[in-house]
Amino acid sequence: MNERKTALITGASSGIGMACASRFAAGGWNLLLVARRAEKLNQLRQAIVDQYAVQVNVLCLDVRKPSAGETLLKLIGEEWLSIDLLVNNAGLAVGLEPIHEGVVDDWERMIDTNIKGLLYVSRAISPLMVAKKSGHIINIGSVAGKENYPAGNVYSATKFAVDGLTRGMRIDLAPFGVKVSQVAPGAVETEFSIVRFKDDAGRAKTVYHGFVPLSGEDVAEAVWFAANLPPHVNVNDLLLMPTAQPCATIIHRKA
Ligand code: NDP
Ligand code: 8X3
Repeated sequence: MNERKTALITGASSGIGMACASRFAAGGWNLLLVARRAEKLNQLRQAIVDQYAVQVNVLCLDVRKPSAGETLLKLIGEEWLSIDLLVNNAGLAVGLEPIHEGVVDDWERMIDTNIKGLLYVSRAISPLMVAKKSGHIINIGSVAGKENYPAGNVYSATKFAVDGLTRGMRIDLAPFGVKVSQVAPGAVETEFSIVRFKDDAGRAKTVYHGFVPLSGEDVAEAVWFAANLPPHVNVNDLLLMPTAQPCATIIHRKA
């Protein structure tokens, strides 16, 4: 391996994760890219290596599996085990129903991905950072993990969990010189709403109608900032909002 830094990014096949991959490649970092969709990851890998002199390894993995951490370490391989940054980004919202109409399977998918998936991946990667007494974990939270909104119930709860886990992980890992940060965005136009509304692209589009949402690139820039501060400086929490969205429940839209 060369002397470049290495970032492991989960959920790199789309949206914020994909934008982070491009941003870190542009900054000269080698990449370990995790998601379920192999074709998307391979396309991204090709686009990056065509443009930048960095190494990219694609790891197809469902972070929900309790064996995800073990599988991840096997897929990474010895040569890549010096990881400087883990971006825990893989996540999703499924459905938007009030609690009394909620769909149990949707709840399971969100809890298993956003909470348990983050835990499985962190459990696998954090010991490597502890052993070398350096590293950085950036969890992608949400404004939904700071404030509730109607029918956001379980998705919000998973992001409140990410907020709480970020604080706890930071306390546990600080003695080893390992940084832990949260980047918590408001509305970002990605595949997020298409997934939430189960492939209803028309309904997904209405979420971003009449205002300028954040882009994946905007969030990637914040992650890049947090990841590139001097060793003695840590971003504990960065809440990044569209200007037109002053809080979770208000969006100023033009007709
Ligand atoms: P996208 O749907 O565009 O991307 C989600 C990514 O997560 C995809 O790469 C997807 O890959 C991956 N993923 C989902 N489930 C799994 C799984 N079980 N195993 C591995 N990878 C998985 O959405 P965003 O980029 O918007 O979302 C990224 C993160 O940002 C999420 O945690 C989301 O909650 C958070 N967020 C999003 C906001 C928004 O408004 N868009 C605002 C605030 C936070 P694949 O399907 O190939 O597995
Ligand atoms: C995604 C932002 O407000 O749609 O976390 O929940 S929101």
